[in-house]
Amino acid sequence: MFLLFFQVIKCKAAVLWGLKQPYSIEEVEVAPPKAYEVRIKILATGICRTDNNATTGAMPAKFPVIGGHEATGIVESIGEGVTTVKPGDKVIPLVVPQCGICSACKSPNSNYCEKIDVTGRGVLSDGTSRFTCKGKPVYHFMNTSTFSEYTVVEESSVVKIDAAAPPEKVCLFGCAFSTGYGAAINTGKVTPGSICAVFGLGGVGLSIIIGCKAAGASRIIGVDINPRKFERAKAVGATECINPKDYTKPISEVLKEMTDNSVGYTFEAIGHHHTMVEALASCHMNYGTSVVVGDPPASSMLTYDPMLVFTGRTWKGCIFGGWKTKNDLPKLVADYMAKKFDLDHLITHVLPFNKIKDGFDMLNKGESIRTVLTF
Ligand code: COD
Ligand code: ZN
Repeated sequence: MFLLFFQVIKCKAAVLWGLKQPYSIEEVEVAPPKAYEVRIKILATGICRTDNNATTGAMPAKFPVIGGHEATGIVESIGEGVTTVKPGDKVIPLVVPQCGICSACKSPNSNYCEKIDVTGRGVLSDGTSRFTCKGKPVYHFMNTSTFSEYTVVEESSVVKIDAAAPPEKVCLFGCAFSTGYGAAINTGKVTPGSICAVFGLGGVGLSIIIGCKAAGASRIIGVDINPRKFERAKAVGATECINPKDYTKPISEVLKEMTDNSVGYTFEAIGHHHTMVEALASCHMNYGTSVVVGDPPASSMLTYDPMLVFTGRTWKGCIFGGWKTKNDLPKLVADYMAKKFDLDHLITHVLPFNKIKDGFDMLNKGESIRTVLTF
């Protein structure tokens, strides 16, 4: 039994061989975990826009790569020295690790652990990958690579959750829900009675709406160019939804008119420069706060009128909703189990893993919020 834990595992994974190519299901070899590493059997994994951004180059990755980062799994085996999880534990892999020793982890006010991989390093701490396919190394994605029946992560990139948590739901705590909900609660610090506007009504935007509602916002205005997103946005708490394509004037002007110039908080969950600036311009010129949640395109610069900030607006950003992942995710899952949140409106499709292409097609056609793939 002990030996079995330390064998190479052959399994199915979705490999991206290069830019502008589709994820291709291949048989890969997954090496055993080294010291301070954990091998996980993935049970369910969501498809996030960031997984698609890896195919376009907007999110850096080292090719070939196994994508995926929003998942639930069971620990299959652990390397030497691992103490925080054990085989059989139900876990969530962590896009934002919590190493506990870097400057961000040591501060109570930050979560951007230095072990994060948003630059496409694609390897674990010893500089190597645990995946091979057709005799070639295949690289890791955002420390997680969950589009695989088995993956290996560092101990800092995995946390144990309630064994009873439903995997095909709580995988959303691995990205969309935590990112959006935390952006409203931790970063925006939305206040009761305030007016909020959320730009982008995908899985992240809907989770921001859930956070704004939980914080007691009186109006939550959803903004999206795809009106098919409005119904679910309203189901999770948006009080109104508007489509910029229905107006000739900038949406910041529309929002000012709709609210007697009193939008307190805006959130950008699209990842485009022009919508980041428009969201900034949409909050009140003096007391407004705007939060950048969408991942900006890699290696790009943005110009904006500094008067927008000079007059008093606060422009903030956060990654993964500001949560300290190892500390906070088990508590968020416990709140879900206590029925504090409902994730059902966020999950539009559940498909077997081998239908991954259909999941990406629906994302790109704007037909889905979250597609969850199960193994
Ligand atoms: N104006 C208004 N809405 C727009 C526009 C526009 N110009 N362009 C696109 N949209 C809408 C789309 O119609 C869509 O409904 C929505 O924006 C985006 O939704 P999705 O489903 O494509 O994307 P999500 O919800 O998966 O969001 C992902 C982000 C784009 C926010 C991505 O940048 C992200 O995940 N950022 C979080 C950063 C982070 O903390 N990451 C941790 C792991 S990813
Ligand atoms: Zn994501």
